[in-house]
Amino acid sequence: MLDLKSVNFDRILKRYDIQMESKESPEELAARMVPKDPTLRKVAEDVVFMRYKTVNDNVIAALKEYSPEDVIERGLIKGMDVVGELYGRGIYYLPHVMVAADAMDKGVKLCESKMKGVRETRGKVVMHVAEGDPHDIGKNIAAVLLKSNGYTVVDMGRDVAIADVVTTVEHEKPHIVTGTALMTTTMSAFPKIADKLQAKGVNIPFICAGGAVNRAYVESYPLGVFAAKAIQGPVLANKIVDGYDWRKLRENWDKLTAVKE
Ligand code: B12
Repeated sequence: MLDLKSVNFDRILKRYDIQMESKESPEELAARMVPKDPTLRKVAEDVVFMRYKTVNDNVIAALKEYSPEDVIERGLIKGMDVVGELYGRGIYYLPHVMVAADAMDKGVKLCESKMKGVRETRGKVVMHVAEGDPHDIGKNIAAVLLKSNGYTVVDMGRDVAIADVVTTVEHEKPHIVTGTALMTTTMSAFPKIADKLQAKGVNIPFICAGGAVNRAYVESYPLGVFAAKAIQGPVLANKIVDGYDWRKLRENWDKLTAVKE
């Protein structure tokens, strides 16, 4: 007969994932991850706590102190980083993420309205999110920044078929094509697009971004140039219209993307 009195239940049947999750509440995690500056903190917290009713007022307040680009990069995106962490830990579920994404979207639109428009176009960019991928927040931010820096953007949206990207590039004849992938199941569209473009004699840089990809992956296929942040879009684009091809962008990548935090 098993003597249960001698069994220490604390040492068995332990769900380490649940133990980890319960360690930090969303409030504690947010307090650790959001910016220290009180104005930007409120903006980031509006995204974390899905306060789409207050996000407008807090973004307007932040825009009095910071540029629209900073409010996006240092406020709204920091909030979405926390949401991503909470989702990854199983504390937030998809509905939370969707409402947080709505709050983020409201904030980005407000920032966009405050960006200076540039009349003359510097160049044309075709943008898309990879086939099968619905994650378009980063692509939308990158589009806002490119437009505010004088680029004409042909935004193909999300979940775009490989063949459509290739046809649009052939038709629009842009200086740059971009792709965003946040899922490991969708990023494999990029090398296929690059191969098809090259086969048609198109050699423009293909800026690829999103949580699923990294620099090594993007540089493993022709045309690919990695971007870690939306703010790097205009920096790379300016060099492209100045005559840098994808090889030269790769060679100078570290120098070009060394932007302030
Ligand atoms: C928001 C979100 C959603 C939203 C998307 C809303 C939207 N309109 O985008 C919703 C709720 C719809 C969603 C759905 C799903 N999601 Co989701 N989602 C996220 C979350 C929490 C945040 C993503 C995000 O917007 N980040 C903020 C933006 C700003 O980051 P970003 O896009 O990377 O952009 C930055 C850079 O990459 C760069 N950038 C991006 N594009 C470009 C372009 C250019 C030109 C340049 C220069 C730069 C640039 O600039 C930005 C920063 O400055 C992530 C978690 C995470 N940690 O990423 C999961 C995550 C991406 N989702 C995930 C999953 C699995 C799903 C679902 C499949 C879940 C499910 N079981 O149904 C579904 C998709 C179903 C489908 N196929 O339709 C996984 C993917 C895992 C993987 N590796 O494959 C993640 C990583 C969560 C996780 N930890 O598991 N999701």
